[in-house]
Amino acid sequence: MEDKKVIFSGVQPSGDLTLGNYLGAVKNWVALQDEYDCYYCVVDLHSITVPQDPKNLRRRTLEVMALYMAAGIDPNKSTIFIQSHVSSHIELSWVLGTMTYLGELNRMTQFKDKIQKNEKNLNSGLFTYPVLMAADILLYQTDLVPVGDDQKQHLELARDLSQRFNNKYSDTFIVPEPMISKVGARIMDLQDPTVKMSKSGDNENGYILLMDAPDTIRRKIKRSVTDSMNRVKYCDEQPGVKNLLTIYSKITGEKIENIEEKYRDKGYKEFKIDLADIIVEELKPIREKYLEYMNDKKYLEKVYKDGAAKAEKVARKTLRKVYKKTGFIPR
Ligand code: ATP
Ligand code: LTN
Repeated sequence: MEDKKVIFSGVQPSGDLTLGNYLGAVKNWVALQDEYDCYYCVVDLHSITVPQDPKNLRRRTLEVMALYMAAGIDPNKSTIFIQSHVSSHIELSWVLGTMTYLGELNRMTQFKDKIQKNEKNLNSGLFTYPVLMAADILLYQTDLVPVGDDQKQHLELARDLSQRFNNKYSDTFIVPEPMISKVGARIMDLQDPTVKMSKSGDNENGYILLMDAPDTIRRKIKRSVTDSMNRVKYCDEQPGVKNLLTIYSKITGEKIENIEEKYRDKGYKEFKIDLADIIVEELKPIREKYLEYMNDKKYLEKVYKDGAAKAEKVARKTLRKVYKKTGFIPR
């Protein structure tokens, strides 16, 4: 166990999970569990950077946990926990914040996007969010962070901060590497394939939720934007079809070329019908297991309590080192 490399990743309980979250992140986590020491966190502290209703937040935090497990994350192999249960995240975040330049945070594209969408709530948490994310990662001496493509810039900051701290004091943190899969790292909106599929998207036909009913999934795929070429071809000229091919390939594991070949003499209609079936089949067992977990709150509670206890030990060890090197007197 000690020799295994460490993986850390998280999803915010800020909305219902989309096919983008699943294909870009959670699906990839499952296969890593045997080879790595994995920490999968529900990052509730991050989610309050945009307004949350407390009742919904509580419910969604458990839902995200249940989905992790329904997708195949096994609490006997991986550490599943809730971010706010391990206070070291906030503590390290403060120290790292004092080493982060305003210019670095100003450059973050996600911040620029979010301030446009949240004009009425320009809180400082939106701005310092990447520092908390760096703390999440660095506390566990993480080697690899499996995320979607949109998180690349945040990870770069985590790397810079770890190196900055190591250089200022002495080796303390592992410098983490992003782990971004080639296929499915950025699933696009079904109605506007120039923007990423997002759980906070405005048009509900643009995203597929993991909990969408089969009919809803079929309808959304049927209505998804393609174009007039009517050729199932992976190219930048038809970003909608490119996105659908990506989804198909990511779920089935088939090469894009093979899928193109399969639909060479067929139109979009048939391709879309098949794709909808593939998505429905992929999500069916997840949906069923999810409902089982959600009906067993006692078990969920046990998982997050055990997870937090385990995570806390590791996190505290790193934080103690950081405090000591910073010059704080130990109790
Ligand atoms: P929001 O839309 O509210 O900003 P989000 O849908 O991006 O949130 P997060 O909790 O921020 O969700 O992301 C969880 C994980 O899912 C991250 O690793 C992120 O990179 C990945 N992810 C999110 N959307 C996509 C997408 N469209 N394609 C691929 N990966 C994605
Ligand atoms: N910022 C990420 C969620 C997140 C995360 C993390 C991902 C918070 N902390 C640590 C990986 C590692 C997001 O918005 N998707």
